Amino acid sequence: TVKTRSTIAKKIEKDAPEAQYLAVNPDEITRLQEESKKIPYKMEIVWRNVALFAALHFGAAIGLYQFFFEAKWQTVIFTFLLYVFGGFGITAGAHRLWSHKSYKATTPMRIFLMLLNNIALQNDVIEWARDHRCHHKWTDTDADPHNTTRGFFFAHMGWLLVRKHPQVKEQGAKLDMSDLESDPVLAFQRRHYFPLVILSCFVLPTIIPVYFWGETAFIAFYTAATFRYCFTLHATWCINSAAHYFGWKPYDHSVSPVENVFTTIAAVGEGGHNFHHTFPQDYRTSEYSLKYNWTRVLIDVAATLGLVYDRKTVADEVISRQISKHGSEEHREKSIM
Ligand code: ST9
Ligand code: ZN
Repeated sequence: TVKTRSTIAKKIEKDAPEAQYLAVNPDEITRLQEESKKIPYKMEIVWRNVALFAALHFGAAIGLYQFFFEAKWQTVIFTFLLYVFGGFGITAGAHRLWSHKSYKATTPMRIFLMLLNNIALQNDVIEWARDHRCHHKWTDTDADPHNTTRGFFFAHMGWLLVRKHPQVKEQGAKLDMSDLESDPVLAFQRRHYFPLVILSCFVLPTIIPVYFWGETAFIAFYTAATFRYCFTLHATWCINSAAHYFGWKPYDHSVSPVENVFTTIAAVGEGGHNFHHTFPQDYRTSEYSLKYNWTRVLIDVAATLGLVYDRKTVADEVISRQISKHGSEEHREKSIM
């Protein structure tokens, strides 16, 4: 395991110097696991979050019913589009562009992605990316905010209901976030985060259906805002839970992330998680599943329009070599969709 990970780290340093901060250092992982045993840690539930998420799920259940039985067809389509485009704000924006620097985007594109990101309300991009960089660099240790060794529910959403492990804060503070802190688009989002997300996630999704096609405010609020927000959260969280538990490991046997087609569909193209943890610098985040990788389609269309450039990919020979040394050709074939 240790050998596999250091090989990957070296490859990342060679292929993509900008992604160096994600290079996994096996000695450090071992040290963290040892140190963590010595840190006294008592889980502390944050009851405010428990209450807010309980209320959100109650509202989402109402919205789910309305989505199927009461909403106008325009509201149904609008809700779906908000989920997909809010999802792009996470996948193409917070994840592939900002956390991983797997491609570059012009200022208009970054503004567009930041506006989409607000629809998904998942913390500002700088905070999201810091947690995500912790997750890649120290996967499945206590410095990983959604450490899967603490169980499926913790990895899925439990981590947002308790105080973070001290190792997350200690290690995360060592990450270089200056690339994102110096982006004026992200500084703007951070400065105005609260009004931006209230407007984008709740107010506009309620007002637009009422104003343009005469939907009731009650139905618009519970379907396009509440249910859609909750559904997008679960689609995202499934990458941290289901995509670490159920699926194939074609690229690296030694890590917990897997290839999971269900999450690829639900998370607009992000379920190739074994590939992604093996090659985090690749903007496609998966080798196959192009027909479900809508995020890749968005990035490619933006590139055709000149809004995106420098898309990084890993060469096919490198992928094949990796599979023959540390993965499985059989699992690769099972993962092709
Ligand atoms: C949400 C995020 O849902 C979901 C992210 C999922 C990621 C998935 C990735 C998978 C791949 C991509 C696939 C995308 C697919 C999308 C599909 C879409 C269709 N390093 O936070 P505090 C510091 S958000 C360094 O209060 P507590 C921090 O700076 C949902 N430092 O910690 C602060 O310092 P200071 C909505 C760190 O008290 C101090 O610690 N949002 C780090 O333990 C305290 O920070 C929510 O629900 C770090 N990593 O509380 C909000 N982290 O004091 C939930 C923290 O100096 N969050 N620090 O400023 C909270 O309420 C709290 O954070 C808490 C922990 C209760 C969870
Ligand atoms: Zn990632």
